[in-house]
Amino acid sequence: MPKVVYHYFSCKALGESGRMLLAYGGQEFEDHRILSADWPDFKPNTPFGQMPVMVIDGKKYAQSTAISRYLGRKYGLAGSNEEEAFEIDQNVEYLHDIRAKAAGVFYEADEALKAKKHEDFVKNVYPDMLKRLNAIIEKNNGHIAAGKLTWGDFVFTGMFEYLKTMLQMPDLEKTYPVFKKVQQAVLSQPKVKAYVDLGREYEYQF
Ligand SMILES: N[C@@H](CCC(=O)N[C@@H](CS)C(=O)NCC(=O)O)C(=O)O
Repeated sequence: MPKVVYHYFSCKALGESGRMLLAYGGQEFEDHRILSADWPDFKPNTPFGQMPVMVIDGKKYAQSTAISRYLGRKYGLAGSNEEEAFEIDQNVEYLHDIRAKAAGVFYEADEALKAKKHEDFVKNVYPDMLKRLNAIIEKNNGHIAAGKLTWGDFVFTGMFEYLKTMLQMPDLEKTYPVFKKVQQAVLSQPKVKAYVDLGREYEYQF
């Protein structure tokens, strides 16, 4: 078995899917969680000054989507053909579109502008984007793509709480109950459940 070290913050956001995919694949790995206080020292060791970074037998792998796609291929979660693989890529890109829009508002430093933007997006941007996402998941029987469990479901599940924080919508799954189905599909996988049941504490709660 290769030696795997997975470096990421102690939070559930872009890098959480990689940890869950490694668990799903039965790959032992060092789950190295870097506290925010230690990040400035660690940052120069990373290919892009960001995390997650996965290291397999000394080789560094970066960019969360590329890592999740790679692990998805390895563990049979990347669709059955090129078309399904494309659909996963496409819908994961869309998840990131939603996240990026919401993050643009959430991280706005000017509080008054942030509130104004949020009000505008809640009315004019989020409903359409979320309705489309809801339709995608309904069409795929509670999955992100291909009508079955794929690495896209892991990306969604890994960043769901973060997405809710960015959107400032704590009740998101109440409005769109099918979002819960995606998470259940991932979290009910026995090896993923075993990883979650380790109950590690997170520095950041989203
Ligand atoms: N496109 C990158 C973005 C990674 C990213 O933004 N990571 C954040 C944490 S979720 C980070 O490393 N932030 C610290 C920094 O940029 O200094 C990916 O998907 O891996």
